Amino acid sequence: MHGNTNGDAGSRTIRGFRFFSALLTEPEQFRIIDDIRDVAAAAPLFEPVTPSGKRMSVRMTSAGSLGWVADRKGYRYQPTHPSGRPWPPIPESVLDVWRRIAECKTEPDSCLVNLYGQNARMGMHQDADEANLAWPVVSISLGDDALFRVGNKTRGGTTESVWLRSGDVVVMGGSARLLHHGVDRIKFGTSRLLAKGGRLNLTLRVAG
Ligand SMILES: O=C(O)CCC(=O)C(=O)O
Ligand SMILES: [Mn+2]
Repeated sequence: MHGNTNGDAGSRTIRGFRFFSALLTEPEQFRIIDDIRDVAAAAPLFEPVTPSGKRMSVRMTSAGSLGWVADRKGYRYQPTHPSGRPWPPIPESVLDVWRRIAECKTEPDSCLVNLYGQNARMGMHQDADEANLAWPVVSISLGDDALFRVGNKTRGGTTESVWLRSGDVVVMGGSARLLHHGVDRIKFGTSRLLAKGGRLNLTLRVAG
């Protein structure tokens, strides 16, 4: 399948995460990809290194007044790209998704852009670097399918997995805000949304 239409849109909840399948139409997905291309032109994707010195397999950049960075000094939000320049603004096409789905009046100040190549993954983690955990994190999937895993507030325990497809949106909020989650793998080449294949994930956050 090369993108979704609103025809099969539906939502379900797993452990408090709300999964909206096929929320975004194919034209909406292409629009966002175009806008993120502009973001990456102003704030080039980089390969973050964890504090322990491991290179992450996902390439990242951000938009908004704050962007997430990882390096030998730790994980944090900061107002500038590693180049020293401010991050570009969050595109309206992306803010629109938050306005439709987040059920909160506060606007996000950060959009983390994750690009997954063929062998990229993201280990189980919590999103806990934001100043106020009352606001949700809204996650947009574009491009290739990804096997997303949801766990618990504490590390370990049972988990549940779900395939995320292009146009799906996940809201991680409320009592589920601090659940561990990660991406085990992507199914490379399942979408033609990105010319070179791969998966783009955007997470909108109120970071500051
Ligand atoms: O790629 C995804 O679906 C999840 C990304 C994520 O959890 C994060 O950026 O914190
Ligand atoms: Mn996360």
